[in-house]
Amino acid sequence: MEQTIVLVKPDGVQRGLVGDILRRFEQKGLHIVGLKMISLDDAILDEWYVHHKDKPFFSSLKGYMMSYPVVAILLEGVEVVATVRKMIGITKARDAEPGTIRGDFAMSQQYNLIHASESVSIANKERDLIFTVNDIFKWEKTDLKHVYLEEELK
Ligand code: FUP
Repeated sequence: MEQTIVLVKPDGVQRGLVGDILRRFEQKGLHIVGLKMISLDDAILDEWYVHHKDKPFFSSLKGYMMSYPVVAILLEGVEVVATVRKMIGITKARDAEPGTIRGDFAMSQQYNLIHASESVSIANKERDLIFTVNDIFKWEKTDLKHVYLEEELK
């Protein structure tokens, strides 16, 4: 099953929104297979944001991402990468659609609460930067048969 990584960023943790954000994914029918609070460091962020390393906002972004712990969530679902990207909304939160997480809870381009992997290959890379094998739980979610048609799970 496809996996994606969500981070509740330092502003989301500070604003007490971890529960609300987790609830959105649980309500959607996604399967939480990893959940971890972590302080990000230079090495992780250099890899995580390698595509932004020459951007003017890179050092500010890194400083912010290291300012307080984040909560990392590993989710599984059918086509979950695209689904979760839609659920979080666009980067500049004040322009994000109502109903999305950024659209409902945030106003800033940088303090936009949440990260979600952009593609399956990036999700796999991000998962390996944060979660070890022992952090990932392969548990049977018994309601999946009410979330998906059997054919969709193949
Ligand atoms: P997203 O995929 O929506 O999380 O956004 P990007 O990967 O483009 O950017 C990653 C993070 O860099 C954003 F969440 C916030 C930060 N950023 C800025 O601070 N300024 C910008 O102009 C663009 C991104």
